[in-house]
Amino acid sequence: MSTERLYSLRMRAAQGGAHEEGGLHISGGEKLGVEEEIETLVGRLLDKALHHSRGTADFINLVIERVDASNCSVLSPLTVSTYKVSDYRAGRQKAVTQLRELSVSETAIMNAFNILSSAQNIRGAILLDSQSGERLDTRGDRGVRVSRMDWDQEQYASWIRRHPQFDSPRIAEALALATKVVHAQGTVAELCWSDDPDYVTGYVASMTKGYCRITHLKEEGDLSGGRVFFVSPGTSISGYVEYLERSLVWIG
Ligand code: WAQ
Ligand code: MG
Ligand code: MG
Repeated sequence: MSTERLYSLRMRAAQGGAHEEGGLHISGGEKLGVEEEIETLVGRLLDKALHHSRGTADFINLVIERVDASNCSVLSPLTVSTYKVSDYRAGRQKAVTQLRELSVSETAIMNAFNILSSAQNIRGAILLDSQSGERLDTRGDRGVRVSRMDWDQEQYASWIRRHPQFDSPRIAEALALATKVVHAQGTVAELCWSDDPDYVTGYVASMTKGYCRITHLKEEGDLSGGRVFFVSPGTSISGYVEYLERSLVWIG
């Protein structure tokens, strides 16, 4: 694990101009690395921005900032399970069942599915009260972008040796994000599916059930997708967002 001269890298890419000028969100990414790794990580983020199934980016924002490496936590990745379903209807039913078991209310579940199935241009996560279903953040299309988390590279290599079926950057990134999110004080569950038209597997993540992949949560070709974090009533939203955006988390 790297503790010296640590940098956070964040990328967001859009088409038709910057996000804040109405451009279509293409892709985003966040990484942590020491100085010598920055070039490689920038290369990976640019590759992700420039070769994407949602389209070709004409706006790329890349932020590289030094972070205080002394205040970091280390989290073990959530346990991964995969539910094979035949289509997205069965997949969504499975997700609903899981969210009910986690005591997310019917209204909150319904609101989450309505948001994710109509969202085509949100670049962060939407926070919903797990009981009232009310939206808690005031970020609009920006949402809340979870940052400053990444795998410890040695731990990742070891995890992949034990879970070779999950060897993909997409799964690695999603599992790192979900692990950080689930450990936030106030998180009840996360529901996610990609906004990429060619990727239909999504997940429900929670402390008690881990990272539960569901092989279809949308139809092939669909540009909808995003992330909803269900938050316990009474959670301080400013503290919650501060943890997600700023606290340093190594996965391993
Ligand atoms: N913080 C908050 N929300 C984010 C972040 C972030 N760092 N990154 C992405 N999102 C939101 C945003 O609204 C995106 O449009 C949406 O999530 C989807 O992002 O097989 O690939 O990177 O186990 O397209 C999950 C299943 C894949 C992986 C999720 O999401 C598997 C995926 P994408
Ligand atoms: Mg991503
Ligand atoms: Mg995407």
